[in-house]
Amino acid sequence: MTVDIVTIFPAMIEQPLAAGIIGRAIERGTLDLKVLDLRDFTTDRHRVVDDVPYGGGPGMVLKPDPIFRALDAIAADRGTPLTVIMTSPQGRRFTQAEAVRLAGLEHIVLLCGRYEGFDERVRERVTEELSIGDYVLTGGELPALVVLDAVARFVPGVVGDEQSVAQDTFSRGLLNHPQYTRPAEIEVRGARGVLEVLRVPEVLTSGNHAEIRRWRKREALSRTLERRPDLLDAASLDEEEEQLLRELKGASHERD
Ligand code: 9D3
Repeated sequence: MTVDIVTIFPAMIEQPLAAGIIGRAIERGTLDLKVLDLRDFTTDRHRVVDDVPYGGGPGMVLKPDPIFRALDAIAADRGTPLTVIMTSPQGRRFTQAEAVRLAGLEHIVLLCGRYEGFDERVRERVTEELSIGDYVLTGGELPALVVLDAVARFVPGVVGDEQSVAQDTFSRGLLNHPQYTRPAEIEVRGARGVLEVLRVPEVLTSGNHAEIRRWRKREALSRTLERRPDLLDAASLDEEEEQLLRELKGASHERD
């Protein structure tokens, strides 16, 4: 997959992407990523990328011409991109379903917003506008990283364990069950400074794989019911999970 990111802060994109799973995918060439510095597409001596808004008011607006020139350079380099995504607080909400869809595309361009946003005329070349959630950030760089990270996981060969991608929380529609690793017992100081022994649930060390599977299902369901009941509406549950959920709901009614 080919991805171009246009930003006035290239380091904000390059540094985090150099590490971890995405960094390895870039090294291997599974992900062909270029980060373009918007200032390289200015023509004035001071490399100015922003200007005051017409009509007055606070803040600055990203000038349109450097962005059009950056998009022209991308088209010359890679062919005209079919998908140009603008990160913006006015965008549609980015979701896991969107990540899956974008991962199926050959080439995407991400434009990172800054200041009060883009000159409206840039939307001429933009095919979609995405927000990552209802909170105010200082720019589109972190959203672009969030989008790329979520999308890249679905690009074949990026994540080693394809199974972990498929089984993931938002793909399955449930929160994950609790996880433990060795040692089976640890002695720790609790909140009040008292020593206590914390043990791994016995079922996990029992070797009974049918019981383990059922325990994990129940834990995933009870966590989801407790913390994210909204997810249960869309979750696709098997027969056993439906039954466990009825039991858990019954138990929570009896507690009330
Ligand atoms: C104080 C500025 N606000 C005035 C009404 C508007 C505003 C402009 C630009 C608010 C935030 C930003 C910068 N944010 C993004 O570019 C952004 C973003 C976000 O802030 N939250 C969630 N998703 C995104 S995607 C891009």
